[in-house]
Amino acid sequence: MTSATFKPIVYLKENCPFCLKVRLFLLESGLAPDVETRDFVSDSEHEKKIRAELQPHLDKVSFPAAQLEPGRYVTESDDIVAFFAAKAGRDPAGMTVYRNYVDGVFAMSMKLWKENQELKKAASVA
Ligand SMILES: N[C@@H](CCC(=O)N[C@@H](CS)C(=O)NCC(=O)O)C(=O)O
Repeated sequence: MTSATFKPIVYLKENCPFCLKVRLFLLESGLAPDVETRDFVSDSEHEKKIRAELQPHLDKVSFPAAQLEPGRYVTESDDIVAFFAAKAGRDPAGMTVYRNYVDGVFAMSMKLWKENQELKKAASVA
């Protein structure tokens, strides 16, 4: 398959906040129809198959993951968004739904997660 006919693939885990970032970007930018999305549920047989498929191409499998071009596999959500943003000529900073999610619910959940980790650590040494 050549780069001209290749349809990029994104691998998205259900309820993963990083995967939702990619999903929202693709929907709001209008690129979703040009990308093959492989959704899966955590701890499912489907996840096992997807992990086995990605394993040989990545140092460490995490989600979201994507095959952006033939043989070019990446994982970081920001890198995936940056690739598609450049392709579509869109600036994610100007996308209302995407920005609201990243700066709002997503940022808050990351902050709470970090605080929770620190509290657990403090509680375990006390
Ligand atoms: N910095 C990464 C973080 C991604 C991440 O932590 N994803 C979680 C799922 S929500 C993950 O893949 N955990 C390890 C695993 O499922 O094997 C990104 O922005 O893509």
